[in-house]
Amino acid sequence: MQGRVVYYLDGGLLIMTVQQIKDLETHIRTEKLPVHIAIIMDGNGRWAAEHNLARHEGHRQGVETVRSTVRYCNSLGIEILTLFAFSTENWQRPVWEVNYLMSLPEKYFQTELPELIKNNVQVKMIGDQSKLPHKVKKVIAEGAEATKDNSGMILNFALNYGSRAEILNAVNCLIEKAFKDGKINQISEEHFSRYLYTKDLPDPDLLIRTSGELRVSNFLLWQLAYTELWFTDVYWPDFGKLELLKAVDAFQKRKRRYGKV
Ligand code: V07
Repeated sequence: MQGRVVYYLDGGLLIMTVQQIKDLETHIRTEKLPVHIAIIMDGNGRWAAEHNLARHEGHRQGVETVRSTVRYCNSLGIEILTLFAFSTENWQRPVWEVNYLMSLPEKYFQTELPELIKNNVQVKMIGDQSKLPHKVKKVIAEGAEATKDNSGMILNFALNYGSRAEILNAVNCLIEKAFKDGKINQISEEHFSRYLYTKDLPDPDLLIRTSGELRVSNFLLWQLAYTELWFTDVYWPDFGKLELLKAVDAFQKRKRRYGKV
């Protein structure tokens, strides 16, 4: 079917022409965009199983989706994209899988770094980097260094990230500081935020989770206080431009109240 995209919606079949997708994109560009989008990239394993492929093929395809999603977000004008790549709980996976996942940052930069630089994208990292293998630390430090002066979209990878660990780390920093200074002061939300990994970033406006799970799984618990949540059954390797546009369209149709009337 040339010029058409077949799309499954709520179990039914929706056929969108390329023109309809362009119209959706035009419509989206005229409304207020989310500044910061965060994504839980779930469903690589299930995608592989359904295609009778080994699990690592799902992760490999997942990296391809990272590449395309970075491109779409950048061209749409999203300012910050945070991607949950590896959680503090993911170390409990089989050793071979952890090793494979740990090879992905390098694979990603090998092919993408020139384009990230050309597109003025700045790479940042959140999470406990001290526990990462030496090689991975080096690779991500190089990626961040090579893009640090870029002033366009911020591409923020959450790597060995856990939100409770992040909050505890902030609390422990504050205790240590109080101990050193010999005084304990009450602190504000704004002050506390400065001790989180995300200290330089605004909170996400939109959280997307793929693959049908309706949880936030220890991701950005503090930062998601007023974030709009959007869930899709689509597995991460199948997440495409249309999915992104649908999430942003849903975001734009919501009225954000921040607890007020
Ligand atoms: C990973 C691919 C995406 C789906 C989720 C799990 C598998 C990109 C990176 C990455 C991380 C840091 C960085 C550059 C690239 C990555 C891991 C897993 C561990 F600086 N994708 N991806 N890292 N997957």
